Amino acid sequence: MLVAGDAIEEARARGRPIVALETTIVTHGMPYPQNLETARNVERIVRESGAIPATIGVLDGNIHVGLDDAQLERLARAKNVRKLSRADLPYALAAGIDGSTTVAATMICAHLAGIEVFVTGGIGGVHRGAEKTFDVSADLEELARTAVTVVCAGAKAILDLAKTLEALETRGVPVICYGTDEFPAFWSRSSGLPAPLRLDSSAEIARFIAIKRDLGLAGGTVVANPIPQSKEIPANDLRPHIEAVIEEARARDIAGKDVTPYLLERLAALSGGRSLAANVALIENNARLGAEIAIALRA
Ligand code: PSU
Ligand code: MN
Repeated sequence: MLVAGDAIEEARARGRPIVALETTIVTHGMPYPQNLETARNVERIVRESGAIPATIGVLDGNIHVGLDDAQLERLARAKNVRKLSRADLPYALAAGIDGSTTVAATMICAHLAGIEVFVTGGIGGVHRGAEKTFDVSADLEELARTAVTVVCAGAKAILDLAKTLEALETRGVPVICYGTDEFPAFWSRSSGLPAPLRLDSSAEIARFIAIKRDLGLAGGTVVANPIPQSKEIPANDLRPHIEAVIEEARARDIAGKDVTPYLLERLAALSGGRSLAANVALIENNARLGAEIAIALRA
């Protein structure tokens, strides 16, 4: 049911730092071939930073922790592959199908494999208009339950970021903003929302995680790492496009699991590829920090 690649088995046996990576960003977050290039680059950055990458996905009903390159390519090229969150994971295993894991499902699989640190682009959150649609990502519930540290660039600015932070606070999920007093807004460094917590080094973050664990506090930690200044899209440039794509999704009755992939794809089109380029840059930046934290946790 759970298959760990050879490199991961060995890393685990030796107590080496491992960084989990998700695959919904590959199958539903970016088009081919940028998705495959980015996934490979992120693995390379984790390795060059001194940790071992474990990209997680489901193939033929097996959870793979540490997909090999051919397996990664299979998911990256797949059309109509399923996006798996907590509720879908046992379904995919029972049905023997392929699927990509969201932040929530990747946290579950990483935890099963004993991996403490996970790098992604942005967590899911509370969608705008959630008071009507009730669309709140299962990622938030997972963060409340499962003890994995998720390194991201904040939550995607297509969401209601203020409500997302409120929901995380209610669930007791620490949101550590790395080197900034503001919660980062994925493509932009600034959201106008104050950082719930701030730490400035991976050593301090590792200490925080260790203390949280020793206190027996359940659940994960969000580490929000702002996109590098040179790669960010100013919030004002993106705002009209975000509003346009949300309106488009509403008019077309896009709902449920399809909302986030639809918004990301349309935003990339309307921004002339700028949002995609920023998305690539921020994940690579997160990979470096995630590796540092995984290493600091072993020190
Ligand atoms: N980060 C990205 N692109 C993505 C995602 C994260 O840069 O596509 C994915 C993650 O897998 C996350 C999902 O769990 O979007 C959120 O989907 P939803 O809003 O349906 O919960
Ligand atoms: Mn949703």
